[in-house]
Amino acid sequence: MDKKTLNEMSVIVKTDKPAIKEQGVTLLIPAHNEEGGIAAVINDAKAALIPYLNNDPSRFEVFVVDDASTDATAQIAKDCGATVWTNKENLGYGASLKAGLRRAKFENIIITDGDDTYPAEVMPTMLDMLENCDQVVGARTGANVHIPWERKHAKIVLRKFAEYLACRKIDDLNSGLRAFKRDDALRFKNLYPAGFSFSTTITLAYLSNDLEIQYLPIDYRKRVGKSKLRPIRDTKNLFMTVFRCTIFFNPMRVAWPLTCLLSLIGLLVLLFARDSHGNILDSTVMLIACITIQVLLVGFIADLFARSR
Ligand SMILES: Nc1nc2c(ncn2[C@@H]2O[C@H](COP(=O)(O)OP(=O)(O)OP(=O)(O)O)[C@@H](O)[C@H]2O)c(=O)[nH]1
Ligand SMILES: [Mg+2]
Repeated sequence: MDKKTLNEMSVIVKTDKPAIKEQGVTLLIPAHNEEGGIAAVINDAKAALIPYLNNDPSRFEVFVVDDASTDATAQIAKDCGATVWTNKENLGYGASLKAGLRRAKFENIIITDGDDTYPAEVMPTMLDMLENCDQVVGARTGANVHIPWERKHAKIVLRKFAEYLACRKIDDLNSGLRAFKRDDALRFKNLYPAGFSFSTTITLAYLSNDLEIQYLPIDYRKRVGKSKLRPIRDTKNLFMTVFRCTIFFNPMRVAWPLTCLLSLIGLLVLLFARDSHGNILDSTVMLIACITIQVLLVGFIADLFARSR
């Protein structure tokens, strides 16, 4: 069969695939003690998505992963018609999403939080966008965004850092409202951490593997109930995640600046030694040169591994 015929066939296969609204959608909600917000989240999502799915409730699943809540989250979610999976002990946000992804009924997944912060009415638009890309992120850049000011600055620094390392513009690095295909997301299952860094990891994993992310500006409400975020620990974990993902996917993005920095330090030591002692400290310069070369070599080897993966 010639190449032209094969190309024509692949076009036919693509267009023949049923639209998302015909395939069905699973809304996945990781929840830990969210009895105040969970009912509104489920009911709003149903109101937004069932009409979108041609008013066929059998094409819609709400899957709540109740992470050992000690309040009425699980019961309320069941009463609202959700399928509830309960972890016997608290495993964390990322671990719960992974468990949910493995058990979800449909290939098309939307994730959202159980604290009634994300708007449900944008979900149909997100699914329409998902027809033409690999992941849609609800970017908290709308007119009404309630993010406590002490977190805003850390978020901006983290996003800029991630943008530099991923060489891409990222409108929202760790939004909890996303739509994607389950199989794409599960390709990176071994990388997802148990905690909150799941969202950051899935963003960077897609970007580093040339999967397309589109952003939809959304509002973000003040949460119902108590935040589960531990500011210092979770922010530190997020920075570590960005760093780890970069070393994993694009190590030269770290190795090059480090090599340049070490070369600059070597040069300064050289100049200082020459000016102050009239001679060059051979051992010091040799040491810096060796470290610089080692960093560069390790970077190249890591880059080879990343490419061969
Ligand atoms: N499965 C699981 N979910 C969790 C855990 N901690 C938090 N969550 C859920 O993850 C979502 C996000 O947690 P939040 O506490 O709202 O964190 P946040 O959205 O970053 O911060 P806020 O702006 O304070 O809402 C909510 O649906 C929580 O119920 C956990 O240990 N396990
Ligand atoms: Mg929240």
